Amino acid sequence: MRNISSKSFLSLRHIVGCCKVSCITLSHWGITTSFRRFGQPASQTHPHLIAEGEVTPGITRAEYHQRRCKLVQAAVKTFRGVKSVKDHLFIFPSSTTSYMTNDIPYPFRQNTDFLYFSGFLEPDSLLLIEANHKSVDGAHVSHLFVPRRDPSRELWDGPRSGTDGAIKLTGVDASFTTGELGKYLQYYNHQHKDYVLWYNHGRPVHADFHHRILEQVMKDQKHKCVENPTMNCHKLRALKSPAEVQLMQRSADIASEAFMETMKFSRPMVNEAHLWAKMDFECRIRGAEFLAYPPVVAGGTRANIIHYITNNQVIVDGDLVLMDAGCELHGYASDLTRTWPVSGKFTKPQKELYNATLRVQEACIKLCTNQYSLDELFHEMLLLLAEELTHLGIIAAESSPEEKLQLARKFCPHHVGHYLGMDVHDTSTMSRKAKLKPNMVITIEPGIYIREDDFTVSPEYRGIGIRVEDNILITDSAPLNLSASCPKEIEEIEGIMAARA
Ligand SMILES: [Mn+2]
Repeated sequence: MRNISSKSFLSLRHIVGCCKVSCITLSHWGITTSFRRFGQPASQTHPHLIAEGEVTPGITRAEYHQRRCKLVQAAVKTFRGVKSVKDHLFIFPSSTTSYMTNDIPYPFRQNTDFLYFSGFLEPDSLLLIEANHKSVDGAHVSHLFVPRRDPSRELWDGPRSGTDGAIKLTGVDASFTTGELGKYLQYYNHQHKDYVLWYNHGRPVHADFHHRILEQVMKDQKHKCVENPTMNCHKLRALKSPAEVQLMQRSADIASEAFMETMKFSRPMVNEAHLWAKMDFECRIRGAEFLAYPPVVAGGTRANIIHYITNNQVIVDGDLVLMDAGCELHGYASDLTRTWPVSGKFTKPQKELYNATLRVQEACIKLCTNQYSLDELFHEMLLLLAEELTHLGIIAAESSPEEKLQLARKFCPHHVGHYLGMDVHDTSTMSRKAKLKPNMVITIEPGIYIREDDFTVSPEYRGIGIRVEDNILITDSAPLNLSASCPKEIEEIEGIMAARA
């Protein structure tokens, strides 16, 4: 690893390593080992979650290092700015804790880009990467700024990793307390005349850090330019490594099993809130940290409200329930939708609309190759939906092709899918016009939604809303459905419902 400028700064500082390491002993359990506590699970403290060499479950220090190298490589390669620029400084702040009300925090979720490059889970931290124009091989020096050890705070909030712990955990080159950030930036700015600052200043994720970055490096314009690192970051995140694919598969497996349990739990007059609670429970009991998003649990005609998350109504006999839910497992999201009859049996019109949706979904899954972009798949979905809806008499046979497409859009107002990964709507800066590539994961989620007051449609279909959604891994050959174990054929669903206790 080439050392760029941190050595000299390191010699100026006198804080790192002087914090007293807190140990706990398990002697009252007859275990004599003492170990260091960290601000997040580690192989020493949580061997059931983290293997030796991993920073977060399934992702090793080497893989995190590789991600930083690839980011640097991409930046050096793509930078087309001022010629005289020699150095690259990357800054990724973490999330901070948000509060519902005084002293009561929301469950903490780490900023995704920060997590992707560091694996560090504490709030109010910051990753800084230094490289220069010769770093075509990705060589860099990485620094984590982390909250300082503070026994009085740790008494309330639990242990912090501190600077020494951050290095031990993540394998970054150096670590400082967040209090030292201003001084560090000032020093860097003093030492480097022309450099590119890679920082997303348009969407700051941490107000306090943002202020210090503005103060120390953005105000005096000593550097030559500011570039947004987000696009490069998303390009990397879009292509999943083998370890990430395994985590995505496990996340989808957990959600699939939880869906089956939730189907079995449903019966006429069940409250949507109870199906939500059941899904949440079944995901967490299998190891997921939480649901990846507030789920849609919509009985009957409420399925026609695409983002229905109120989930507080009673589902009556004869109605379908549409559930759009997924979990987050060690930072990786699943996102499934299934629609099933709360009574256990589909009615004839429900069956017709359901099978039409399912045929479109399966045809779209087959097209998930490098020949198509998400937008092109969307167009294919509309063509297929138009055909199915015409066949059912919902779209008039004599309509022109343009009218049919327009009507297909009316009955399915949302897109065919989105990129999926650490975020549910993953890598948001990636265009839906880009061709799919092997190792991307996307969702395929066509739907048919017939409003109850849509008098253009024959009465038996009115009020029915259906969506079927799976998580698809693009490969060099046929696409792989990561959520294939979640039943979606009518016979399978009715079979599960028939086996209810
Ligand atoms: Mn989705």
